[in-house]
Amino acid sequence: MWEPIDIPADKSKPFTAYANWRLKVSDGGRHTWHYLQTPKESEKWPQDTVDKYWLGLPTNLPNLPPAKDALSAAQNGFKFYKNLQSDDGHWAGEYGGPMFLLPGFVIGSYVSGMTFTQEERLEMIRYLLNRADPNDGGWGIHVEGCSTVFGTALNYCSMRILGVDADHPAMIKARATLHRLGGATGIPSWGKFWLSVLNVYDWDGCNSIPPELWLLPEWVPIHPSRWWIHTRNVYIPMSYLYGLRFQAEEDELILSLRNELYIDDYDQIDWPAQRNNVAAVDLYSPHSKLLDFLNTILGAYESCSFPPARRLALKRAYRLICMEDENTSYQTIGPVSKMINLICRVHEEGRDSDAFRMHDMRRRDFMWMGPDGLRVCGTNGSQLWDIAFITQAVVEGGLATDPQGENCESMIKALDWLDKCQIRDNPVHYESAYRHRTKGAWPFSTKEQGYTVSDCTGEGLKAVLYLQEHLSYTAKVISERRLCDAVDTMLSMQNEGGGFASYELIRGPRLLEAINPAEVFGDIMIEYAYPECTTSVVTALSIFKKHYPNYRRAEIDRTTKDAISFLHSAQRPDGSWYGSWGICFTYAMMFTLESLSLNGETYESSESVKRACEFLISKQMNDGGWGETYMSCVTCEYTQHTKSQVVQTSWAVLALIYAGYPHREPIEKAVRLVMSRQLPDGSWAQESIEGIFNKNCAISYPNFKFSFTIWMLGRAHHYLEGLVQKN
Ligand code: LAN
Repeated sequence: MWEPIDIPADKSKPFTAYANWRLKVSDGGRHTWHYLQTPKESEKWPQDTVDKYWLGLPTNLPNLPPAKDALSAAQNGFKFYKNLQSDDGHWAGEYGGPMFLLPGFVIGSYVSGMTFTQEERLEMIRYLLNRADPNDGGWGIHVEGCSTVFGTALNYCSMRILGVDADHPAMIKARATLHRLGGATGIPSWGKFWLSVLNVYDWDGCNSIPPELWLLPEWVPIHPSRWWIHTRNVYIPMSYLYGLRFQAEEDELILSLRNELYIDDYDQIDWPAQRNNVAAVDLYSPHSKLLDFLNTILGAYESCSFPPARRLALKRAYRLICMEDENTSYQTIGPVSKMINLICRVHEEGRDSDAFRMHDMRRRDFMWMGPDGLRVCGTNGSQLWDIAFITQAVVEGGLATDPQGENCESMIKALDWLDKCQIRDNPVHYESAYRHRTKGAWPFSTKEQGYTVSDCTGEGLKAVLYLQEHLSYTAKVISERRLCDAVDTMLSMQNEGGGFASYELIRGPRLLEAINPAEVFGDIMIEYAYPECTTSVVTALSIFKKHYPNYRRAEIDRTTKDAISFLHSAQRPDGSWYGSWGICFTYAMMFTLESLSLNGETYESSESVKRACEFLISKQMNDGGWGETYMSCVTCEYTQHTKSQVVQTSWAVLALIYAGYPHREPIEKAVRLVMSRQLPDGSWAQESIEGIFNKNCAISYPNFKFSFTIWMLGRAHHYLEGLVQKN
């Protein structure tokens, strides 16, 4: 058990001295937060604006002359936002939202014999106190969701491990909610897994997670190498620990948790009967009959499991775990697999191993300090994604055209960062680890994490082309060959049907979704073609083509044509497109209408674009803004927010601009709304959460309130001027 800790009573005040926290940016945009212990250290490493802004401390940046039009509002916005650019050229940012990641960090560390500093522990506790539902004291799957068994049981255990007593008022309240929801027996499968690892659930209560699947021949359509890469990378180490029935050693805390989490006596629980028991509030993707059938067969296999096959399968899984660790400098593809891989490595190699040290060090890449405490992020940041949007916004808005202007240095630094971020080679463990090519790609976060993402490559390439080709004062730091490498990677990613997926080609049949065992997420078993990813790729190819008209021209043209027909096929009868990675229809429509405009399809010329615009206009709110809640993504139906949102308003206006929407009033009204929300220092306040994944979990993109507002205001200014001339 970890050392006892004193928890202050008032959670609204920091539990640590906020003046002592620093964000360190190193190695290509790596983020780690540090707590300085002495005044001498603070003197040597003063707190800067980036630290202050993300900690929620006053930045004391000056008020700017009030904007007189959209363009000067964009200029003011960037004047503020430039202060948040790190010395290395990128914009750091928080990437929180999901509430099931911190528990993996705490439980995974606890069972592996790692701990956190006192300050980290205190601020994690404070974060969970601040994020508990004010009414019932529980936690949901993400920060805006209602309390669920998944969120409440896992975060309850985290609080207890971090050092909060069972009789703390917050624990009493959370426990009451957990019990009202039926207790931890009905936790969804990933929760069953974490609780079993912690030894407060019985592995007999889990459906089988057989590592033997990796022994199937690769041509079998359900072979795990064909699964979506996140699902695959989570289930590899899960199957390893399940195969071993790994459990933490019993201690006082574990014994106590067994009493706290359940309504019934722990020793009396009928564990096999819990395998398919999932609380109603948690359930998003119910089991299919096929999955239940497979689970029954696999359950029978477990009771007579064939030891040599299991041994072989565990060896195979372990090899895959090591390759993933080595390919990603021990970050793995995301924070869930990271902590499970760590437990596997420690189990096999001990606490004195290099793997232990590397994993320990890399935990910090995911931990982010905010005004409300310390959280765990969805990835090690969204570095590339954020820099790609803001640079395009600045260049397109004409904010950095003047070679003597105040924004040149910022753009030169940004280009330098993009140069360093491009992945130059394929992974060390490449086909052997079932990886897609990475040469020439841009990742979502940092080069070191090292995964190709189709749309990140597209947006990264666009940002580079804008900075290198559209500005007179920048050098062509990224050679033509390297730009072509990015194109080669993108061209390798088109699926039959013309669409682009996220990290890889679609490798498995849709039928695989019928055996999605996660219960809380939708569409996670295979890759799917997404309108957003497809657009980022084809718009990048089209801009590339303008500057380099001869490279793989015929293929680029064919790819674009097929992509456009995919986009048409994905349009819903009401004229909209569903967004899978941002909330929701406004997000996807901004992307899609950009692609269609490249194809010459506008409001005037295309029936499909006209319907799309009419859909958007029908959703505009009385104040001129747009606002959707994450429920749009969950229910697949447009769900109005109670309040308009600057980010979605900007997406909707950009969509209308791409479509060549001919009426100025809706656009003017929206511009006025976004301008009216701008604060005197040029910034915008944080509003509701912006992103989503797997249909059911929201995730924060706090930098969007700068990149898309600035982008929209700049473009709208020029667009409205153009409309005046036309009329
Ligand atoms: C992301 C974040 C970025 C996102 C876009 C680039 C926006 C998208 O267009 C493609 C998919 C991608 C890369 C994506 C995939 C799923 C991620 C990695 C996330 C939403 C961030 C967190 C999420 C990851 C799966 C969270 C961990 C949870 C599990 C279910 C394993």
